[in-house]
Amino acid sequence: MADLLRLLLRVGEKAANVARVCRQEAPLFQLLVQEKTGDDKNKKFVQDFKTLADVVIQEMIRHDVGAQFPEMVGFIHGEESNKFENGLGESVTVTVCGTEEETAMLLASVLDGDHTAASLLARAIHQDPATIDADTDGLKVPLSPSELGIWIDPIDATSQYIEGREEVLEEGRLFPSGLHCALVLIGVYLRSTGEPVMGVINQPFNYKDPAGGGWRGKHFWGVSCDGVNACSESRPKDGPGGRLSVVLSSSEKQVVKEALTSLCGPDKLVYASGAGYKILCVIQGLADVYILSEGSTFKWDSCAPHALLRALGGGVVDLAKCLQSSSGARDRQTELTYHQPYAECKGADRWANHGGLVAYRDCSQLQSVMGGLKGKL
Ligand code: 2IP
Ligand code: CA
Ligand code: CA
Repeated sequence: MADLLRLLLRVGEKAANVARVCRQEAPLFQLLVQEKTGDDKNKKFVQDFKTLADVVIQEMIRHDVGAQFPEMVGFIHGEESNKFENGLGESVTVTVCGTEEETAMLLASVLDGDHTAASLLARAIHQDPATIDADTDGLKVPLSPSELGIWIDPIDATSQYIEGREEVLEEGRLFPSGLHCALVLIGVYLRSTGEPVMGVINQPFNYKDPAGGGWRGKHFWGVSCDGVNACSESRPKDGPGGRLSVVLSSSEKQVVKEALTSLCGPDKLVYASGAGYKILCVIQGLADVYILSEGSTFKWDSCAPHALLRALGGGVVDLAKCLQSSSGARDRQTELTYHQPYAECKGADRWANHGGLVAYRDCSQLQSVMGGLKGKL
């Protein structure tokens, strides 16, 4: 199944192209950043366009994966629903059609007849991406498509994507907010156990050519199954030592911030946008753990980066379960899984990570942070 990994890297790059095109092409960009003022119809239309970029990306990934791996059709899920209501109150199902022209026609019906915007989007969807440079030669992945499911977050950290603040990233430094927090997340899990086994992350806005050549992306991948652990990133050379650094959502509860301040020291707490970006920071060693005490993330947020962490020897656990468990840390019962909905919930909440989460690279660091939090939350 190294073929699946290569395909996901390709569709991730295509998705990143669509995300970039929506900000680069004036007719699309205007739709993306229009102020939410005016009458209700206008407000709804603008809101819908933001969602449309997400839906288009998700459907494109679903289409391309289903075409190459028919056994996976029906098991490719995402954040968005592809049912849309346009300004005329008509319901349209957004799909990727056989040709660019057909896709453009369909998109125009959602975009209230805006053929320029629809054609630009359709072109990006049907365009072949640049070849991806990923060292996956010789990688053997002992999985078959009929045992796998997929979670897609077409754009994570949408608010940062829309706001569009540009940062010049520096190696080894965490930047709390900006366009670079927006990520395409594609995670693969085992249908039987819900374990995440493969993940692709594409960061569409990683580097901006100062000479005006536009944005370049960066991709990350990982595989972890049946004794195979491979990842585009490597573990930091120095083992864990000193005080833990923790990345949090700025909306994290005060009691959690206080408990962590006394455990790690105030200088070791950092805040960043995007659930995916925060886990990526742990993957890259820019923070040791990401702690979230609320159920505000979903399976599509965590599946892909979780697979990369597993490939590096870490993981993502359910915080509430971990606090209750007697062993206090990682075991099969506390790691997040991706195959079962919460039957008692409705809509997106069925797939929320209700107990909160802790993402970690190193088991001993997970142990120490959990030890420090027990009885305090
Ligand atoms: C969001 C996004 C937010 C995050 C939230 C996610 O996904 O990643 O940034 O909140 O949990 O569900 P925070 O930044 O406070 O961690 P999306 O942008 O796809 O809705
Ligand atoms: Ca998300
Ligand atoms: Ca999203």
